[in-house]
Amino acid sequence: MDPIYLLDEHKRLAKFNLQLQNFFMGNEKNSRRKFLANTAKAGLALTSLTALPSYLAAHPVTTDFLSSYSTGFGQDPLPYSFDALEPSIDAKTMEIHYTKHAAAYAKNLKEAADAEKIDTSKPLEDVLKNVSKYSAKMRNNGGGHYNHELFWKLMKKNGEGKPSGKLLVAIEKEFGSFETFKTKFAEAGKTRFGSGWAWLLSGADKKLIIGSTPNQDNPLMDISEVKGYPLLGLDVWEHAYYLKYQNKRPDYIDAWWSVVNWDFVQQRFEKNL
Ligand code: MN3
Repeated sequence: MDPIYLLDEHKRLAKFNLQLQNFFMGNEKNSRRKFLANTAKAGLALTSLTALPSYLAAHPVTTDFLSSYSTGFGQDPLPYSFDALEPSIDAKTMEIHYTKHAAAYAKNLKEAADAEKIDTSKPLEDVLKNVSKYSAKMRNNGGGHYNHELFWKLMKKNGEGKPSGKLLVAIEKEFGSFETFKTKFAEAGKTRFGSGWAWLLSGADKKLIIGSTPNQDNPLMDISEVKGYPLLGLDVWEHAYYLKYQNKRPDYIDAWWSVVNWDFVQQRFEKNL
């Protein structure tokens, strides 16, 4: 399923969920009419209402989804199947990456948030911007969780290959050509020593910047050398590619371009203009 579609789906479900609550709580005038209209739109027959709790449990929605651009403290569903990004990223790597590595960041972030009394109804971005005030566990797992939540949405089956519109114009203006941009971005990923991320970000003056961060740091963090709003990020930890590519990180990066979700990168860019 297309990630953008999925984000819209989450927003719709979140709205639906609120209306559902209002309906049962009697909080809203006409809520019954709205609820019935949305039930029909959701394709749920009224006779299937008894199945609704399990449906909602299987499609967890929180108010975080009301904004597609803020990140919650739990894992969103992967917006495609484990094998959707084959052959660029193999199914086994995706499965282990999402269900083990990324799940561990989310779990450890939850522990850190509980210990450090973080209001987890607020976006994770608020914590990252002040991450120097928190523990190393918060920095590593808050970054790890944010980076992966973003990473999954930045990919899709059959990516467009390149951006278009205002983003393409901005990339060509900043880097000369899209090909030069790709070379420089790949270089940032290849030369990141040890584990980390390569980024395309929008700097304070909205200037496009290519950079990289170590470990699970990211450009939103106050401790980051390279600062700005992340538009595109690439995980260059060995766990992201080792099963298929072993030590050949450059081959992984070359193959990754074909699964980049440029639609989503463009939306992030235009929202941040
Ligand atoms: Mn990873």
